[in-house]
Amino acid sequence: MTENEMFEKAQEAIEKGDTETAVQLAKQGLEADIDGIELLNKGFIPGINKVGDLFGDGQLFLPELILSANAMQGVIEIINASLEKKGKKQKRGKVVIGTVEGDLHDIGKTIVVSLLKANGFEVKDLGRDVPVDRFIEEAEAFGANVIGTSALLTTTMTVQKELEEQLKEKGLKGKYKTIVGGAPVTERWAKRIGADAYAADATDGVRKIKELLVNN
Ligand code: B1M
Repeated sequence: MTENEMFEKAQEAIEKGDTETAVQLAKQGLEADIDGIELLNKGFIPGINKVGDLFGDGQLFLPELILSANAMQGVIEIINASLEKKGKKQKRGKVVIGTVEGDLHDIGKTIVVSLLKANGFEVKDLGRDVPVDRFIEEAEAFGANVIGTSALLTTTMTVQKELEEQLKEKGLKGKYKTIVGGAPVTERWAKRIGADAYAADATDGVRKIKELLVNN
């Protein structure tokens, strides 16, 4: 199978919610030495995005969305494990990260976590549905340099703004750099709420966090 055929089949497996095939393709791709992030970006992520579009248009319903999300989770576990295995040993800085309160979408955030670990960052992953207070408490306890938040719903993006406000209120704004991400989040939103950086994807996230720490 060529790489392009692999990407097409990966996309198809996610669209069909076929976990078994998706997981098998992820393993096959990694064995064939295709980069895990490339497999995600060119195969699996376009698949889940297509499902999201069909769901948004009312052409597909929640049970199908859940099946595709489950297939995606299976793939992420395999690819993330392979990324983390290749991880660099140097310690670049500490990042506390999570999906904001009210939001259960964690597939993208988990990819960001693995790529950060693979690049030598110490990461405290708070999971999903994380209240603002907890981001701050955990950052204090962990001695974090950066707080990263992911939001996938237009209704939960506002929690990223609340974090900026609370950091200011507590006099901690300068202490931690902040980075925001998630499908509806934009550079413009980041600027508007006063976040230090925005990342479009996991690779961009690692790049921006490295920049934040260099400029610290
Ligand atoms: Co939901 N969902 N969902 N969903 N879901 C969206 C977000 C939606 C756009 C679909 C649609 O209607 N077209 C829509 C939101 C509409 C809106 O807000 N305007 C939606 C909805 C409506 C809902 C529910 C309300 C549905 C319902 O119950 N009726 C419900 C909400 C639950 C809740 O959170 N309270 C819901 C539920 C779910 C599932 C549980 C079934 C499942 C999530 C499973 C899980 O995550 N464990 C799910 C899924 C899978 C999606 C879509 C289809 C795919 C999301 C995804 O995983 N993308 C999504 C459609 C879409 O986004 N196009 C959709 C792949 C992932 C790799 O990308 O998360 O964007 P992403 O992450 C990227 C970048 O954004 C970036 O890097 C990642 C890697 O490249 N990034 C960061 C992300 N975070 C970052 C942080 C950083 C840096 C970069 O630094 C800190």
